[in-house]
Amino acid sequence: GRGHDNLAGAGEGEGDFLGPEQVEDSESEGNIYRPFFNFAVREVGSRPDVSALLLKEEFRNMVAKDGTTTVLNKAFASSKMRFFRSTYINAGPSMQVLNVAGLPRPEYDVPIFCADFFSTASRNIIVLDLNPLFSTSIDISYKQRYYDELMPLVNKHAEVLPWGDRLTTESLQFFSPLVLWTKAQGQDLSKTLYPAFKDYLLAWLLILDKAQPTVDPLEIARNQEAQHRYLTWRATKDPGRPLLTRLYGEELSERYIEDYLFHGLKTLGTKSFLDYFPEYRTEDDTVSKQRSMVGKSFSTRPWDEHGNFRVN
Ligand code: BLA
Repeated sequence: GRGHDNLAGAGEGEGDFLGPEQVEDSESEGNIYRPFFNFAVREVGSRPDVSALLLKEEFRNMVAKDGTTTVLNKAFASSKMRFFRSTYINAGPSMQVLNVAGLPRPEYDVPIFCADFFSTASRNIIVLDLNPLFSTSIDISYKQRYYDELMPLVNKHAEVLPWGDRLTTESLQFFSPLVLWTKAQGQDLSKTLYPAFKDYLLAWLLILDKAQPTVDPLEIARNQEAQHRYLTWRATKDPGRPLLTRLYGEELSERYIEDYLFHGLKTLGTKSFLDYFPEYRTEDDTVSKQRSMVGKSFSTRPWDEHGNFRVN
């Protein structure tokens, strides 16, 4: 087979994922996203062709400046998965973060698995999606290929995880009709979000199982650029940045974001943020710090139950 990305060296080998015993006793109160982290690690890590990636030393035991917040990082790769990582930041009941990304190799145009869950005592910010590599409203065949048959999933889960009100407009281009975007509060996320998380991850793994690689160099280049554009967006505009900087300081956060969380940013392409998103150029040729260039919009779900974009 082909070598894995040189993320940090050799694979850790089999058995280095969390087994079922650890899953049971880690569901202690307050650690709401720990079972999510464990599920992802177990489901992905136990697949026969998947190997764990050995993290660089500095990302293996990251110590937060507050001395109490912990982070768990696990990453994998396979013949079809370029990079899969699960991140769990645990500050106890005051803050819980789960961030998971699954990125295919460029021979595949399958969507990107994306979970971004942020919870404090008073609020939840939740994004769960299979982010499309290509626009599902312009490239209809892409929508048909990957999303149409999965619409029952979102129609089911959106009932208990209702649309989270106005969203940074440009984020929408990275979301699919399948996206669960919610700020739902006062509910037991282990009963509402956890089943959705499992469904979405298993659906993504099934897509990957069925996917056939392309050998067309133009298609490979197109997939790779779409993924690089996505990573460039997220690494630059990530709403988690301020949190990470506060926890780990500017320098380590920067390396963590560029080399680990959005791995591929430096290896899949050379275009800059402003090459992809020229509308963010300021007068002195820097990237505008603003996150919402065109305001927030969509106070209700902008797709119908078939995943067609509603014309406003
Ligand atoms: C919040 N994360 C958010 C929000 C969105 C996303 C839409 C709400 C704030 C906003 O409107 O921008 C998610 N936005 C996305 C995604 C895309 C996008 C997935 O454009 C594109 C595909 N987020 C991360 C990582 C961390 C993280 C790695 O990606 C931390 C490790 C955390 N997301 C995070 C935090 C918040 C957040 C802390 C809350 C920020 C705040 O409002 O305080």
